[in-house]
Amino acid sequence: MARFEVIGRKPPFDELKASIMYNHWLWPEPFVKRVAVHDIDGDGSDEVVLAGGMNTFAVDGAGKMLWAYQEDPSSHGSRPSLHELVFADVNNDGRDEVVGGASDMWYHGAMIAIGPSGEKIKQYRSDGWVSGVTAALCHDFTGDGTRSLAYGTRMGGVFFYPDPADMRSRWYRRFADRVDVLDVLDGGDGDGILVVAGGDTGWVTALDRQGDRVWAAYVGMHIRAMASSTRRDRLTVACEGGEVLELDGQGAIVRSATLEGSPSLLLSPPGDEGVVVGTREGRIFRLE
Ligand SMILES: [Ca+2]
Ligand SMILES: [Ca+2]
Repeated sequence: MARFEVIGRKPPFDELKASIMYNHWLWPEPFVKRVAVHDIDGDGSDEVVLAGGMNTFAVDGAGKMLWAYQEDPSSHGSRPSLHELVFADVNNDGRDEVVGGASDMWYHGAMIAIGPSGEKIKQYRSDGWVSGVTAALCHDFTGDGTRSLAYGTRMGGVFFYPDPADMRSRWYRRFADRVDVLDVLDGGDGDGILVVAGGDTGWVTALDRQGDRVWAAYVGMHIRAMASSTRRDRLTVACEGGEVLELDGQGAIVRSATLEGSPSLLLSPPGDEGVVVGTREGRIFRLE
């Protein structure tokens, strides 16, 4: 098996902080768990959506709050903010809505779609109590312009809506372990296949758009981060013990590297065949 070449063991994270510019505005929220940027009102410029402690906020580019969304606690007894944030057109009006799910374990693993005034438009299904949404993505799997919605839960469920505007289009698969990461590979015919991993069982599983299994690869380690390449023909996974593996489009492991530390982030920069791995210890590695 080929080995990755590990480049750039330096600089440590503290040196990188020095290059971060001062903020133009500051949003006073004590617990920010996720920040995402997308045009959610269709005016051509992006808004900022952030998941706080109990609220999900939309803020414009000047820092002005557009809306705050708080889950109704009556249906499930808690007020979680929506940490897993994606953007999909849930009502076929040509404009993307915020779709988010909370990972709090006392919460049902549902996804909530929020309209342009902060109102709840619809709720996608959960797989039960003490679940919670742990990963979500939106992607055009067939190239027809419709971005499908996929999300995974603490209970090991994967929900998939080929058309998020059509609730009846859903399929659901249950895995033996929690879902931590989702990504998309090219299935070879131009259509995307959904790749699912997570938990302690150490498997990577690829499903087609109908939910049928295309392949499953045993990695044997807890996968903490995953990213497909720009052309979606390769998949890189980073595991708890520092092992980084590259899989081809059929799930065969083709390259590997062992890093010092516990990987927590993995990026595949656009147009770049390499990957960047961040560790919990504050180091950044570039593999190519
Ligand atoms: Ca906008
Ligand atoms: Ca819409």
